[in-house]
Amino acid sequence: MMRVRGPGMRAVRWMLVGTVVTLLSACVKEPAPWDDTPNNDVWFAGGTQTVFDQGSGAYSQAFPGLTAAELAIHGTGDMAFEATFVSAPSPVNPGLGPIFNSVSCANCHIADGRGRPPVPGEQPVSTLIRISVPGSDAHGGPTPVPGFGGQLQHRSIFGTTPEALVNTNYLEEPSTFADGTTYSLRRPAITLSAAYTPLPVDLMMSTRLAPPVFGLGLLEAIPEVDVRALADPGDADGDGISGRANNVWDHLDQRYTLGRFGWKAGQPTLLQQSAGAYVEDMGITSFLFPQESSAGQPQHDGTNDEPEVSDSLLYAVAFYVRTLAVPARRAIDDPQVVRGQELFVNAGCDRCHVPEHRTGVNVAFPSVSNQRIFPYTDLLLHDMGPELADGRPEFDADGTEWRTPALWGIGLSQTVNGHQYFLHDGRARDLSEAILWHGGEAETSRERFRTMTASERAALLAFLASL
Ligand code: HEC
Ligand code: HEC
Ligand SMILES: [Ca+2]
Ligand SMILES: [Ca+2]
Ligand SMILES: [Ca+2]
Repeated sequence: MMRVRGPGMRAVRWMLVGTVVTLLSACVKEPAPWDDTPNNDVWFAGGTQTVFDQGSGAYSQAFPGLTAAELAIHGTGDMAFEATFVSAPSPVNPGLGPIFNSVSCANCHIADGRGRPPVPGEQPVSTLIRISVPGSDAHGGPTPVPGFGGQLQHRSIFGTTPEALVNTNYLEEPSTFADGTTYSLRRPAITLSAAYTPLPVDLMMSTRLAPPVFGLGLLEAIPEVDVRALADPGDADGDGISGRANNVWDHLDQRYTLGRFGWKAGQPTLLQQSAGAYVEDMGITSFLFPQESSAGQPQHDGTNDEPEVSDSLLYAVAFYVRTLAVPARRAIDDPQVVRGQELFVNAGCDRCHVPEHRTGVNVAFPSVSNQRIFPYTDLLLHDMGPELADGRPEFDADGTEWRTPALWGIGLSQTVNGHQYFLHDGRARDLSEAILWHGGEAETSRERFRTMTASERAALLAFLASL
């Protein structure tokens, strides 16, 4: 909770923050507490909900501003996020399946960070595949596949059959930077096998990597009008970048609203995203989605134990992801990082990865109110070209469009998750490959990167690493 503070309290708080930074990171220059130049705020990527952990727990800290009562709910949600579900009957966490992708939220969102794509020969561990057939459902969403629904579950509890198995392969495609340096991009080739019943010929598939889950309460608090104001669907300003809002169905409020979460912005709120994860990813029903994903299929167990997660636990887990803090920027005064930031702007990256937002006033939850934040996203959909296209629409997002992902904290991926797999299906193996896959509206940006000198590329990547 945010108390009303006089300037004195604010100064004390900033001095404390400064001290903590000094203690935690002897090698990183901290903002001086007396330095009130505008640049100072840039360190605080998540406004007052910024933390100074740069280690493996960097994505896992609660908002520093929570009250004791709020911290208790966050703690309950934390436990639920990590809880391993098992099949019924069981005294603890029953209800898994009958078909599912994983047994806990934390198994996919590892350390509240990113999942990893499967290696060839391995079944998915922290990715999932959304599926549909052409057309749209009653609310304008994807049409479920008869016999399979909207998501493929490749695992099942004992005694029943998974929907299908997933085979992952990669094709290497060598290419060169303008200066002659070579690189190779790997294109995923995903097929399904052992389907329990034949899959339709017009099946559409979209592989999704589990994204990080910190800072989301702040993204949820950006006023809808501000996001819509950034949209330029007809590219009226002629910069080659359009940006469209996704409009999705909110099951709780029973209305269409702005989509914000997921790689195509297909989910409106953290509550619905969490309830959707429970039912589809783990086979756990809730008040919001009381029907098993397997309903109507032979895998359905026909038990009458809905909801399998209580309302309070569902709210607690949504509160948990809402209140995970954002790690502070690092090394922002490093000359290479400063140069990289200029190049980021020159290359037009900031047209989609919009650096700064101001959250609105949320009377029910002051912690996210009126924060100056630096997520580097516009939360809008962009045509990213045929190379990244999944060909599968999701509400207003078409088969070439993806929502600009936030870049805050991305420089800590290796530290937290031990890998640098990026993009919606984890095909990129580092930040450079992630940029080189950009096409469509981002093609000019990508070409600016591809034609940079080696030292310019290094500077741009150093800037991303400082986020
Ligand atoms: C099988 C792996 C898996 C499991 C288990 C899982 N997730 Fe996810 N999660 C994902 C993927 C993949 C996405 C992106 C979905 C999309 O693009 O539609 C996602 C997206 C999210 C997002 C939105 C993030 C963003 O930046 O838009 C939140 C919040 C989230 N999950 C919370 C949860 C919670 C809470 C649970 C447990 C109840 C959970 N997830 C379980 C894979 C998983
Ligand atoms: C037209 C809008 C647009 C522009 C311009 C753009 N991006 Fe992106 N960026 C996206 C979208 C959308 C994605 C997600 C694509 C996907 O997952 O398939 C993305 C993904 C990324 C990722 C991976 C993020 C993650 O979580 O996996 C990085 C890093 C990135 N962009 C950096 C850059 C840089 C650097 C530039 C400038 C050279 C740039 N982008 C220009 C829209 C844009
Ligand atoms: Ca179940
Ligand atoms: Ca299914
Ligand atoms: Ca434009």
